Amino acid sequence: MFDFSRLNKGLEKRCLDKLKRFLYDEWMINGGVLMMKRAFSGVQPTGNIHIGNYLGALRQFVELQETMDCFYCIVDLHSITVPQDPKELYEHSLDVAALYIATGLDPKKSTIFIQSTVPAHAELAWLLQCNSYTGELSRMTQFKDKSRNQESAPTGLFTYPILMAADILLYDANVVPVGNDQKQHIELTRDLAIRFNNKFGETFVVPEGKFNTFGARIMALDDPTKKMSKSAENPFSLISLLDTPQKVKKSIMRATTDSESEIRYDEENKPGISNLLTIYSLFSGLSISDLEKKYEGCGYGTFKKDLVEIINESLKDIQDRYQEIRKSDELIQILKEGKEKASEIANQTLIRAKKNLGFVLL
Ligand code: ATP
Ligand code: LTN
Repeated sequence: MFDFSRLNKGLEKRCLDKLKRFLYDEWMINGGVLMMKRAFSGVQPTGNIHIGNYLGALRQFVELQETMDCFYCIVDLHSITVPQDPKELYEHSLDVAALYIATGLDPKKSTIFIQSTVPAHAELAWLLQCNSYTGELSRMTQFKDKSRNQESAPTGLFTYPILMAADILLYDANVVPVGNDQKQHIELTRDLAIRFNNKFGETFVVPEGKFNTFGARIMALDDPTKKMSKSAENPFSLISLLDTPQKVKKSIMRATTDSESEIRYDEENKPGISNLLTIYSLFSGLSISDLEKKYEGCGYGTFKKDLVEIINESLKDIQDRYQEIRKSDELIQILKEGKEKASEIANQTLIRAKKNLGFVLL
């Protein structure tokens, strides 16, 4: 952090403007002081992280920690909006934390913590809930999808996006890296922040979503019209970051394609092969057109075999690091430190919101 107003004196205006433009993507000026922007995101401990979570969200988390002040949460309160086995929830929460680190998050650069260890999340969610409407929540497509075929849906599933807004707003986050299935939730968060600020005075930073331009939505392997999801019933619809090489092979070899044999990106007519091309491209760094050329005249079998290898190579590094960290005391220490750091910031925002609402603060 440094005082930007002091820099003003030493620099020509033209030069200063250029510097500001250069810096503004990742920095901001707050009260004359140049500060890093803040990023916040979360993953539910509903199962093991899959390559959709990894390619759509986690890889962005890792990149952002180089230039922003990052907070990454394991959102266990969100996960209980659908039934969870307590023993599995416990293990999955630590698994996700370990996978955060195994995929490249550095606790020295990013604050990593478990949502339920910071009570301010649930408290702010209530304050926001009292300033939101059933109409806007009923429009959320994730709610509609997850409550489909249920006569009466769990209340937590309905109010889920408000808890998500509380997560983000507590940390004055400027940027929220997520897969594009979360677009609607980010819009709602912005609406809630603006509404609260207008009603009760400047309280929250209005955040922006950050979506990958390519690969923001990895589709299920067994049905490329649906997104890959942790809670899917068919284990072969996804590849978890902890899958064995044999399971990866089975999932890819069985992946739904089409009756042609041409390897060509065409989301509308060839959604299965387009999804596999996206995955291949993101893991290998090769462009789609490079891949189309490379596999011209080859059948799906050759392409799929190579893809299995590419995925397994990438997963091996992650799994080796995961094994080291998962059982270590270091993991618990990281989460404790994360809780302390997160609580400090979250409590300040919560007090600001309560004060502006007119609550008596003792
Ligand atoms: P669940 O099946 O329990 O709803 P999920 O697989 O959708 O879980 P989340 O924990 O809800 O995963 O999401 C974590 C992050 O991964 C979010 O940023 C979300 O947008 C992103 N994400 C989830 N699924 C995909 C996907 N198929 N493609 C790209 N990004 C995804
Ligand atoms: N709803 C998100 C998980 C989530 C989240 C958040 C993401 C909960 N709180 C805050 C970003 C910021 C999902 O991926 N399903």
